[in-house]
Amino acid sequence: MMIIRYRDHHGIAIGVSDGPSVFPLTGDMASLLRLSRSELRSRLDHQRRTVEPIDRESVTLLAPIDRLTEVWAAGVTYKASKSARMEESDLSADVYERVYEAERPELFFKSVAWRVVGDGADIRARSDSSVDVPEAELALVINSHREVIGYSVCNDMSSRSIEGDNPLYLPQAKIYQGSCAIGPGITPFWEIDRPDDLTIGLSIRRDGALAWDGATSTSQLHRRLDELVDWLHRELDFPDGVWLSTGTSLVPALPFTLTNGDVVEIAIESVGTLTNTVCR
Ligand code: DO4
Ligand code: MG
Repeated sequence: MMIIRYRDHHGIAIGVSDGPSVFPLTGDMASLLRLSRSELRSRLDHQRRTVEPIDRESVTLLAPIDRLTEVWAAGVTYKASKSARMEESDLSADVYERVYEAERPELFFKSVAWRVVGDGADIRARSDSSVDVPEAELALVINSHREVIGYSVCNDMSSRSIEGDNPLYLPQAKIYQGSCAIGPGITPFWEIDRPDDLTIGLSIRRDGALAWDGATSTSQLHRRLDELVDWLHRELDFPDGVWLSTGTSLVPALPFTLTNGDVVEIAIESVGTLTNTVCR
């Protein structure tokens, strides 16, 4: 079961997707993120009992985010990310070593809702970058009461050449049109017992053949998920909730770079599979 945002012949709507059916919900994604965890659960249970479902095949998925909900990301939360960044950034390698060990995590703003793309949409690699990779990450969906209400998949697209040139270029390496994909929907918290022990798989297909693949587990995270949520909310409120992508552990070795037409698939156990095509 997943909370989805979709388009059909009536316009844009939200609903609960379960197998071949979608149970339409009133309101928008942000209105769900203003409910507490228990309110959300009873609202979804009630809607599923009382509304007539529509056919899943009749809707087109959209990114499950709207209004003022923001996407933030944590960085260097896995050893593999630290090592890859130290390799690409010969002059500033120690900043990654230091942030990995520090009490304060690296947290950065990734996207406003309207710029995010959903499952099946195009993602982009910058034209002024030479090394670009997808970042396969577990995303926490957090309500305005600072509670995790669900889990999803985030592709935190990244330019390794721009960040490697100088870590102060991080916003340009990370934030550009088509750099943030999330979805396909939100798997509610009551369906995931151990978010800290989920397998994450990443595959990149080029011209129909496998160009790169790898797998990891959120058990390799160097930080606790509640610790990341706590740091994000220090001195910040999110009235329409916030998504927090928890960092990558899957980094293709240099000089691998994404190219036009590559199909990137990120699958997180029990959470969902996000598939996007690269447009350079
Ligand atoms: O330090 C830069 C960003 C790190 C990141 O996005 C990650 O580790 O996933
Ligand atoms: Mg990342």
